[in-house]
Amino acid sequence: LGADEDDGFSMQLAGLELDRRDFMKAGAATGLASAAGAFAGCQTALPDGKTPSDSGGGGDGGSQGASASHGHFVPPGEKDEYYGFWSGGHSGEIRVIGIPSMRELQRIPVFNTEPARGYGFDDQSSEMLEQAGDYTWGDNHHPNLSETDGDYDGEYLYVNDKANGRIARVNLKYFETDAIVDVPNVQCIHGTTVLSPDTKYVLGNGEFRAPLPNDGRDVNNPEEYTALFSAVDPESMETAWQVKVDGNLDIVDTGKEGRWAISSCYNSEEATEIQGMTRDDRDYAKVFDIPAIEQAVENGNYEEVNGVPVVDGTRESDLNSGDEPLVRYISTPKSPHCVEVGPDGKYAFIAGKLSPTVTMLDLDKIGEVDDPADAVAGRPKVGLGPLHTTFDGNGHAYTSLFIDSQVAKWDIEEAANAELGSSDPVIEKQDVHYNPGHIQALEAMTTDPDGEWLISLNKLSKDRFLPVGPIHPDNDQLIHIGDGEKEMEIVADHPAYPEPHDCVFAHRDKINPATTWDKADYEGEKPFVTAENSGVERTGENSVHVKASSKRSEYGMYDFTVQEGDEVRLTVTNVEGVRDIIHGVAIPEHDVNLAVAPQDTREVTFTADDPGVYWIYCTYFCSALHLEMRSRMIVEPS
Ligand code: CUK
Ligand code: CUA
Repeated sequence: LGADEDDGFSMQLAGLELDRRDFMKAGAATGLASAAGAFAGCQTALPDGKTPSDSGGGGDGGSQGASASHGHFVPPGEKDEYYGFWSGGHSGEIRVIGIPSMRELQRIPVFNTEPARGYGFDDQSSEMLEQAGDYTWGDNHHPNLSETDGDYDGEYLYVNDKANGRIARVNLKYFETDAIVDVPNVQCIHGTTVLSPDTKYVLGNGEFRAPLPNDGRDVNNPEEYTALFSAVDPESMETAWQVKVDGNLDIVDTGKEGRWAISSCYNSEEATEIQGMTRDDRDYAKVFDIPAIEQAVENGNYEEVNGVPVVDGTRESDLNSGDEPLVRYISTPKSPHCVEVGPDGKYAFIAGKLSPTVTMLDLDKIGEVDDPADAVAGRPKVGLGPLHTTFDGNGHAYTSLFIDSQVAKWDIEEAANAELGSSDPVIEKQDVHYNPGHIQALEAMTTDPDGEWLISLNKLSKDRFLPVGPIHPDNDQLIHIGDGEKEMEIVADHPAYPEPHDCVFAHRDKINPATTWDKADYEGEKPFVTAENSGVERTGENSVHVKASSKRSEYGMYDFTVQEGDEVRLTVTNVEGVRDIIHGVAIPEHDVNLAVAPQDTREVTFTADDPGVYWIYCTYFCSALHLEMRSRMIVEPS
């Protein structure tokens, strides 16, 4: 650890490593059953699905307060208590990570293609990607779980694409992306959230200002550019309406009652270069009144652009002048970053970024006060570079400090009771590794956070891991926060492939994935091919439909014949009834790659251009005869 000595907490971690190794030894020496006993003091899932603290704290003595008292090790055979869903940044994917072990459980490709899952290779997913703009990548920042009554319902996860202005939906029954909308009129969607409490919309912040529509008009008139706030229907995934605003839009969260959405804004100057974007000393938050916007749309007070009703929420707009403005503009210190609403829905917390403060907006007052500035309830000083805030549900806020590389824990009511800018309600600061962005505590975005663990998503890992070349991983740190009454403690470093921005956690009881496909879910859309109805059917002069079942260790046909130049539609069903037995379909030199899970059917269409014999093989090691699981595609010369 010599290289880490300047970090200030290397000694603590050195001690932690020793203790963890001791735990490992105990587990290895005494076998699995007693390993669970050895971990009884840790916040670790027990076989009955409870944690030691759930079961009344039995056996948790002794280790409390000691280094690594809050072990995150989940012994072999045990499962994590929480699902964590990480955005993958410009990798385009979502990653599923178990908490507290930090083990990566799965990756869900969203805006990227992913050969391991055949995503972007079968017709259905490649058509979806094509219709959503046909880009080969995306930049996802903000994963959001669907809510019912302000709690996660386990149905869907929604995530933005900052690079191309899109929003995608992941179906959590199958952990698979099932819809992507390329939101019209916007170039970039950054902040993204669901409208609490019942996911009425998925809301997206258009960060970059551009001409409306961006069709070549006004390219040299930046004063005519505009930013749009978009609402997408969570079922149809169509854009319901948009609101035109002054300044840009950064991050967004909503109140808990379905009325307010609060966005941060930098560049109120509406400049096009950094000097101009940082000229003034103030920016603003924008508070969108969702029912008022819906009313304006219903009343026909909009302009339709590319099929979407766009209402005018700029400050000069008539719609914004009365008692019920669509958008309230509230002055904040320069360049605020994240907006997060606390679990009780009382305050929105707007992190200062360039200001060492967090601005607290009282959401109960927003609709009451004449001057929206009077809804500012507190502006505590927390440290340098505040970016993101999270909550333990016990009256504490935790704010990441990008410049100080710390997490500041502070008292929410104390900050609300003090004069603006005068208070220092900080209870504790925890050094983290370099430059944290988002931090998230368990279920912090619900009305009932679970506390216990917090993740700090640090942008730089510096010398923390073995060097792996000049593109370094990030460093996600797991911090024990308990119920907020004790000191924070870092328990793990976790390298993260570039570049997660945010994550969201749900207790495992709230997520119920299927372990095999239910064919009723695609009946009428795709066939279910059995060995009996496997075969080749000529569908046109230059097209054939090949249908094949798959099971251990054979496809429905040992070979099939097509003619040179045929368009081949290949439909493959995995008829296995048991979980885990996935079959792949690879056709060399044709770029064909399917992954078919039990009871699922996948299709791919390609052209058989070159006469010859092609060995089809299975890519998943499915049985002892996996290598023999083959078929031949014979392409006869024309
Ligand atoms: S943003 Cu990346 S650290 Cu896109 Cu939520 Cu703040
Ligand atoms: Cu099927 Cu390998």
